[in-house]
Amino acid sequence: MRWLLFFAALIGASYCKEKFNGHQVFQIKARDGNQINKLQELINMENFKLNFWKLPTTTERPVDVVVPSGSLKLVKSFLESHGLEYSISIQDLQLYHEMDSIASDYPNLVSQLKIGYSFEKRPLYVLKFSTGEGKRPAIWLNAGIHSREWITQATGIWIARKIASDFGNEPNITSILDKMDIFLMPVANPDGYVYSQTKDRFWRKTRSHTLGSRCVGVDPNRNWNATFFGQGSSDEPCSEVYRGPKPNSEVEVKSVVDFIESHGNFQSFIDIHSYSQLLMYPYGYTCNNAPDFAELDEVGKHAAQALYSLFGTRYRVGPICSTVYPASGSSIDWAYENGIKYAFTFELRDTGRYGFLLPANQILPTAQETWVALQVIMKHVKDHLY
Ligand code: BHK
Ligand code: ZN
Repeated sequence: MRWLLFFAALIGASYCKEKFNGHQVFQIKARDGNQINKLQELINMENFKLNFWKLPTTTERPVDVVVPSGSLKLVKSFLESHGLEYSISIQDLQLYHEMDSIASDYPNLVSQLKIGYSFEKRPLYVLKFSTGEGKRPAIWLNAGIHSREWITQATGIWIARKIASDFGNEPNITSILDKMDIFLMPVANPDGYVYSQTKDRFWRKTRSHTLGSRCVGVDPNRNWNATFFGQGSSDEPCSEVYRGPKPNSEVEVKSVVDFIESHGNFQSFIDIHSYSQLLMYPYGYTCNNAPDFAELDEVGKHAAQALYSLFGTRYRVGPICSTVYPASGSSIDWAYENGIKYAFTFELRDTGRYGFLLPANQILPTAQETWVALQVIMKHVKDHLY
């Protein structure tokens, strides 16, 4: 049930007070009894809404306290005015809370890997689901590469817990994990995600700076090394589809590329976006059919049928270029061109009624139906290892 709170936290921004958006954890050191008294004062300031994980008792051990985003400035100036030494031990609580608890709830199946740091130095976390040793055939599930597509991060983290809790109980996912590993990255663009929660709800790109431009950010779905200068991306830094100065210029992209290349046994790469209700496969850079067009189309159609069977949500299936528009430098073109045959991309609900502002009561059904479709794809991958 913990994830329910998480979703309320994630999307119910205007409805729900229990959210961790932008909250930080401070570690504070008291040097003497006087400073301990000052910390006691801080505890008593109810309007700060602090949550002390460790209470101030001695000068030996530091105090850990959750500071809500609205109190950050006041708490900092309180600490500074009383000479209390502090550091920020967790930059953004919400991003990491649920990933941590899935990994600790299922230690025999799930581990949390840090594959690098974002431009603004947030850790890039991946959940690994594995029942065996070595480099088994693997599936990469990616969500949140475009930060404003909030249903995708929520769906990713719901699926993470679903995989873990169904393993050993549900035959399909159990047989997949008997042969393969799953790597799931629920927040592929953490800087953009935080920015979309704090400054600009519709922020899509990364938050990197480009020399010689006032505009911030690169489209991380145009930055992959796949027909980098092709149609459907821009060399203009202010564009929403700015490809960046060179392939892999974005550390968020480069970190995934390095991880997948050094692993060497990925068989499937699935990137989750919203919205439009589409299930697509390569190519984006050209409207010519990919060599595996027939197989990818058939798998995609089966997955969309299974998705439809749950709540009647209709998806269109086809190659990126002819289904939406030409797009170069996308993640799944890169995956496909680098030998990862089962490359798919989802555009989740809806078709535009709410768009990126999908209401909270659609989060769970969206995650559930997406999971049904993903299992069809993953089962096909497992039965057709190459
Ligand atoms: C998805 C995957 C590969 C290439 C293009 C797309 C469409 C996607 C995009 O990158 O422009 C549309 C989008 O963000 C909304 O999710
Ligand atoms: Zn997108």
